[in-house]
Amino acid sequence: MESPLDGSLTCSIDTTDDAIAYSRFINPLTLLASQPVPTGRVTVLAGGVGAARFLRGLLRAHRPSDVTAIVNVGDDFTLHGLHISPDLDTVTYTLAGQINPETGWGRAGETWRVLTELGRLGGQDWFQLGDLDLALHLFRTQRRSEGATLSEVTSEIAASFGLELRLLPVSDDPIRTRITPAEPADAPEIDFQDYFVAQRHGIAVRAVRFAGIDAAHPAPGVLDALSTADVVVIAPSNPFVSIGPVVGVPTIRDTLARRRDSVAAVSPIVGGASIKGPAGAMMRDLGHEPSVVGIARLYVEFAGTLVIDNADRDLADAVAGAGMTPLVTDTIMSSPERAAALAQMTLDAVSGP
Ligand code: FO1
Repeated sequence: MESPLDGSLTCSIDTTDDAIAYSRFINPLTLLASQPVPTGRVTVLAGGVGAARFLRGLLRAHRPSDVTAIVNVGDDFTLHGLHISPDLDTVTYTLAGQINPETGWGRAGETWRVLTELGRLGGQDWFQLGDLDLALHLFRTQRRSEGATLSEVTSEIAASFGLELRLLPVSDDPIRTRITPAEPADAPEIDFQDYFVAQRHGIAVRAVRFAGIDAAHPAPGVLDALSTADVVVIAPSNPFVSIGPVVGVPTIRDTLARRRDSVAAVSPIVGGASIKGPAGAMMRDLGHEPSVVGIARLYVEFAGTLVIDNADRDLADAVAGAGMTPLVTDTIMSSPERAAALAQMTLDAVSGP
């Protein structure tokens, strides 16, 4: 089985008492109430919905101007001639308080007049772009045609939404996630959004590939944000299709590995399944154990700490055995307050005393 993170599986196993004893059991909400807003630079590797919710919590617990989010662009694609960047937009709308709370993507209070008319004309309406959302894609596409890079237009959009953190696409170069279905045996590769939206990620996956990644460069500011941050957090995002296209950009994985002791990942897997989306099923399809231990084996080369949910506390020793220091807490971000508590706990786990 092919997997985009297979290269990360060689690891040194740390089963010292320290690693195991570091596993903590704390009520995060109690902890947050007693903490001042901390300073220090934090860089977060982000996918879509889970990462956006984590970042929303982080910005409650931390000074926004000290936070950089490095966002996956492997989900980007072109539709109706427009450049669509779903993960960047999910993060932007969430942090601006304008996300659709039911879907976790798209705008709150959206209208659908253009999509409805497109459907009537027989156009492509399988990917739901609302009227307000379309304006953003028109703006991005126009600015790109004028020569602006993706990071330039991302920062213009972030400023227009009043965001104070630094929002960076992982690369200005095109990276496109491609999925090979498991069935039939000779199934051709399909675009990520074809798999995720058109097929509702309901099919088994044989392989994941990031077209263009070998030639991609980190966007301006990315390597600096990764090497100068006090803490790097890998958000609770799909390890293959959200974090894979970030750490797969040349030099990023090595930059993280050099500072792995201050890199913490939040597991997107709780109780053997993903909180949202196809991460758990994809792990199984690609030959990995769909558990926090499977996540630890994927991340151990470049992250030192793995934040796992209370539901997985019995696996804390196995996470330590896989080489990552486990931190056991409530990772379910059922409210912005709980997300803030999770963010605070994650930072504390890798910050000095
Ligand atoms: N996800 C869906 O399941 N169906 C959609 O129609 C859809 C539209 C959409 C429009 C704009 C946008 O920014 C995101 C959208 N998403 C939709 C979500 C998105 O495709 C995925 O969540 C991510 O690519 C995975 O992180």
